Amino acid sequence: MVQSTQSKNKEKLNKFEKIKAEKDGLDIKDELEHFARIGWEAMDKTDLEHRLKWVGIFYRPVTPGKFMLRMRMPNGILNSDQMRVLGHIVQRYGDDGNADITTRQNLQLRGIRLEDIPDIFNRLDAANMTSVQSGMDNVRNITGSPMAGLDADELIDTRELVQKVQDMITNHGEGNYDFTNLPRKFNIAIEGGRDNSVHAEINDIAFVPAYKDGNLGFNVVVGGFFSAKRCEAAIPLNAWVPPTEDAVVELCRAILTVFRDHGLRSNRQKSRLMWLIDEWGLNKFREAVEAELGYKLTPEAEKDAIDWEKRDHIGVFPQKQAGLNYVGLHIPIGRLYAEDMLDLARMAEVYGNGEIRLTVEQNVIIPNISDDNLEPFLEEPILEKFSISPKPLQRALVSCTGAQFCNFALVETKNRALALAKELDEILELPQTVRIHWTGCPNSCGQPQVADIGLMGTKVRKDGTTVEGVDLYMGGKVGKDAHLGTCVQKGIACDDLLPVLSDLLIKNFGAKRK
Ligand code: SRM
Ligand code: SF4
Repeated sequence: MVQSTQSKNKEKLNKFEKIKAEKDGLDIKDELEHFARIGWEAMDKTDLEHRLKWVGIFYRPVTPGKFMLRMRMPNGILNSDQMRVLGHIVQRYGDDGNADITTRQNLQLRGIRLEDIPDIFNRLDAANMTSVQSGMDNVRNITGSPMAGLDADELIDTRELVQKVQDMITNHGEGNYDFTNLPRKFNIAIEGGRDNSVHAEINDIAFVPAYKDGNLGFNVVVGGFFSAKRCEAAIPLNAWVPPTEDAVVELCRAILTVFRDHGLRSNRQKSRLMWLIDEWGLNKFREAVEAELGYKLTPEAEKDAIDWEKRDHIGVFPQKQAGLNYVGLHIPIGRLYAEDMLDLARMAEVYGNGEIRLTVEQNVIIPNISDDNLEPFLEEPILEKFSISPKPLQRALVSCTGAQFCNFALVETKNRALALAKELDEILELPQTVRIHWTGCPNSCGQPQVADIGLMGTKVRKDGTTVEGVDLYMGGKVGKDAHLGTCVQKGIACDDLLPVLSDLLIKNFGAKRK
């Protein structure tokens, strides 16, 4: 079906379309044993650098032979057994092994050797986890409120809906050829709380709680995305759906099908969903989605139910279940090592019910801790590393992968971000947290446009040489009335950032020198 639509389009296909037309990325699934035997050096270059991403395996030119494995974590939830499996996987790689919590509430494992993949995939399978369709022209991890099912003020528990949408897209983790050849990557979020925890506005499809005629359901927004060329907030589809599996899953399926069959495939810089909506106009797009669904969409509710500022969930909070609490731990720049993962798994089991949750701020939540268990939990040594009361700038720090592992990076991000936040926290007194997001290049994986202060890696000329620098973004507003920040200053050398940020924090965020 995809092929015939493509030929109807008569577009000149870009390099990636040709790669996909030659062989579907998902076909790689049956070749993993073979690759493990022959080794990555002997692999076909396109399979190595591109098609492996269809099963979540990323060749890293920065660390050849040490792969990254991007998981899927629907709604950012896993259990202690699963965390232990992942911890043991990275443990075998010694210093090369670690895991990053991503800005999509997900985990990426590092140091992976191709020869171990068959064994690793068997273990993931046994633990009911998958990494399928997590890279390239596929739907990324589906995000939901990290408080789903715990929050007394929650509007809709998104856990099952997120899982069902993932199951539809991935055929229950087996892989689904219906959606392995989209024109480009695709992001879906389902918000169930009142604080827009998922950044609905930066997803290709987001479901946002809204009351229509007294009934609770979702308004749907579409087309939000960031890219090096263009960043857009999602726009209303003018549709309201009830919070049922049928309505939500089928709408996702219909939108994905329209995108797959009609999305623009010639210029890869103009292939995200919003470019199709621009070309067609919203009405034609909406009609195409309705035609796919086989019924008319209900017009959107007048306003959505997002009326809270965004919470970061760090600290101790009571759950809606009497006598139970959740504790949000701050994970500096989202990085976990094997021993951390095993420790978190143990703690979730000993003090909670084994559940562990991840946030898009790259932190961890352990829920279901009884009142009696709180005190011993808070005395665990790991809380010195993963604090429940971090200093204001470290607390809200988010960073993409950057130059340590990512070949697109123009600068080192994570370590620099943390060092700078620590230094600023030392010299400044802040009346509130300030959300600083670092991203190593204009792809914007670290979402500088949603931050109070966003820093995007670039190259800068300083004293006659080219050095690492950043463009400065400001004005990102999250939670209710979210809107994107914009670039306010270009080309600041990283070496000059300490005084620049310190002045900015004093002038704009009420910071005082200590
Ligand atoms: Fe991203 C490509 C890392 C969230 C926009 N992103 C990449 C690659 C795969 C590039 C590569 O092959 O090296 C990076 C892998 C580096 C590595 O080794 O870790 C990468 N992106 C990440 C993560 C890990 C950043 C993080 O540290 O948290 C996030 C993984 C999320 C996940 O679990 O799936 C991540 N990327 C995002 C987001 C944020 C979001 O989804 O909220 C965005 C902007 C939102 C969006 O996509 O609209 C984002 N990543 C991109 C883009 C630009 C897309 C475009 O349309 O042009 C690229 C480049 C591309 O796809 O060609 C990219
Ligand atoms: Fe890599 Fe750029 Fe994404 Fe950072 S923003 S992870 S440097 S692609």
